[in-house]
Parts: sequence; C-alpha cells; structure tokens
Amino acid sequence: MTGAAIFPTRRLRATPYTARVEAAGVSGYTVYNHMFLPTVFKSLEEDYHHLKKYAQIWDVSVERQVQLKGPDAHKLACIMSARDLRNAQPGRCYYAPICNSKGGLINDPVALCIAPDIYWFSIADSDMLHWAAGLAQGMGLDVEVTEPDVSPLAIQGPMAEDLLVDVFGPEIRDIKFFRFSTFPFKGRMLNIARSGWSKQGGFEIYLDDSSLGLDLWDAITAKGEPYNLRAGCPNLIERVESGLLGYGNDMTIKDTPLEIGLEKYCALDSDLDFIGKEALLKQRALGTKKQLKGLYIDGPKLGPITIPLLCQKDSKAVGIATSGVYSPDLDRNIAFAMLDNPACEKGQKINININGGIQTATVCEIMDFIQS
Ligand code: THG
Repeated sequence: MTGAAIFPTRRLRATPYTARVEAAGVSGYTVYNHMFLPTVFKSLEEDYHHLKKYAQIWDVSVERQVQLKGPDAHKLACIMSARDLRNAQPGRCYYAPICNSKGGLINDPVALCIAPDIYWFSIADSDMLHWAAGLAQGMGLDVEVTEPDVSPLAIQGPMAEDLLVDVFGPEIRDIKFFRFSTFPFKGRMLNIARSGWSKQGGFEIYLDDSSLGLDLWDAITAKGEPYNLRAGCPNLIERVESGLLGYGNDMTIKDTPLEIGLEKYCALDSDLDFIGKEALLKQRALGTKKQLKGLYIDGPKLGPITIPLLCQKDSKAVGIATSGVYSPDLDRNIAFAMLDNPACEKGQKINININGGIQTATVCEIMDFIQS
C-alpha cells in the first residue's frame, strides 16, 4: 500500500449522495461495483458505537440494481438464483446466492420482486449485468436486462425507524423484515425496504432518480437531530460480529454456498433447475473440503484484517483469515476464516500470521459471535 490518492476517472463513479458524504467528513473509501463506498467516517470504533446506539445514513449506491424486465424476467430470475424464486411475491426481498455451473459463487444479491415481470437483483461487488444479459441472450429469452438509475440510501441503527416515521409517516412501522412498500417523495414513489447490511435494524430507500439524491439526503438529515443521526457506512466491526459476509473478501468464485454456510438459501432439495445445482448436489454428497468459520484470535487488540492472512497448523498452511478485528462489545478479537478440513472443526487451535508475528486462534462457529 502506498497511501497515494485514487485518481478519479469516468470508470470510478460518484453517487447522487457523494457531495453530502464528503461534507460529512468521510475518511476512507473502498471501490465496489466501480463506485465509491465509504468505509470509515470518524474511526471504525466510534462509527461502531454510534451505529449500535443511534441512527446513521449510509450511501450504499454501490448496491447496483440489475433489472430484469419482460415476459421472461421470472424465468431468468429462477434459473440464475440458487434461491427458489418460483413463488416470489411483489413487495418481498430474497437473499439469493448466484453460482456458476461449477457451484462457484459469483454474487450474493438481495432479489426484489417489483412486479411479476420485474425483478431487481441488488448486487454485491461483481459484474452481474453481463452475466444476466449473457444468459438472456444465450437462452433466447424475452427480457430486458439493464442497470436502472437506482441508488439505495440506507438508514441503519436502533433509531432508524423513528427517524423514518418522521420523514415518511407511520406506515414505515408496517414494513416487515425483507419486505418493501412505496412512499411518495417529490412526486416519485420510492421503494423502502426493512433491510440493510447491519444487524442493528433499519431500512433501505431505493431512490430511482439521481437528480433527487441531495434532496433525499437533506430531507432525512433535517429530521435527524433527535436521533443523533450522522453519516455512516457498513462497519467492519459490526458486520463481523453480526456474521455478515462480504463478497470478494469472505467468499469468491472459488467458494461454493455450501462452503460458506449459505446452503439454507439454496433450493437443493426442490425440482427447480438453477445454474450450479448439479455441482452443489455432488459436493453435498461428497462433503466439503473447506468451510468458512469464525475465529477467536488471542493476543492484544487486533487492528482490522482487510487483506487475507495466512492460517497454519503444525507449520502447514490450512487456510486464510478473510476479515477480522477487535470487537469492543465481545472484548475479543474475532474473524472469519476459510479453513481446510479438519482444521475447520470447532475448537481446533491454529496459528495466524499477523504483521510478521504468529498469534494463536481457536475455531468457532460464526453464529457464536452473535450469540455470545
Ligand atoms: N442490501 C441491498 N443490497 C445489497 C446488500 C444489502 N447488495 C450487496 C450485499 N448487501 C449483498 N449481501 C447481503 C448479505 C446479507 C444480507 C443482505 C445482503 C442480509 N442477510 C440477513 C441475515 O443474514 O440475517 C437476512 C437474510 C434472510 O434471512 O433472508 O441481510 O445489504 N439492498
């Protein structure tokens, strides 16, 4: 890492909210779907404590929508997604892993059924637009695949609901988890879902007109004071504690849903034919050779792990830690790690290379972070 600034170009897209994010004092970005995604405002720990107590406004425009529209939209959604979308209902969201024919994960979007002939795949960081369009072309489907002008804005944290009631009205309370309803804003009807990439509760507003980005941001922040609202972003500490996996970091095309614990979102026991099913059934029958697990890492407070660290047992490589950090609330260092059998078994002791030194760690279930 050089610490040099990133040179902005047309390929690196700003968002409808970037001006406000900058004004709010963003201090770090990553690149996600060729766009800026904030990673830190004050500090990872300050952002974390604030998120768990108040309300935050997050620019998650990077959650791009791949829209399938037309007579064959449903058919394409069903073949693409490992999740069974055959009975998808308008107004509902579905966590929907997408695999290639070998079962390798190519994305883990939230699928929204907008209408029987319109689906949005709210994607993680990989170019799904080309995959979906390629499938439509190759299969001769009557469906239009586009990236519409939609830029989600998330309001997260325990006070998110009260805040959005002040902005959009009491009907906000009626939205159930992973469902959405429409609310008027400046002459448009916006989809608002109870969802988001934290476990602190909250909503995602699917703004479908970039020119209203600053107005939407301002309308919400204008009501923010009673809730101590401030700008935030997906927080590394909170999301590891919550077991939320990041595509490209905790899982890649080299991993299958069975290896990362997403089997429950895959329709393996149905008669649905989706891409990757055969390979996944075969893997399930043979058993996986590696698993994404949790780690409790010994030693002093761990700085953020954002680049994989080597894990060893008896001086042999057994995998990598993919994300991790010190958790103030658990008062422990926690991480995700992709580990080979049998090092991945709960209770196993492994070594991890941190800054040239060796630290000991104990394997656990990712769910243990949430339950402890
Ligand atoms: N919201 C939207 N789009 C997204 C994300 C999001 N696109 C990128 C990325 N995040 C996709 N990945 C996830 C991973 C987990 C969840 C959502 C998106 C999630 N999981 C819940 C859980 O694990 O408890 C619930 C899943 C369920 O039970 O259906 O929320 O955050 N728009």
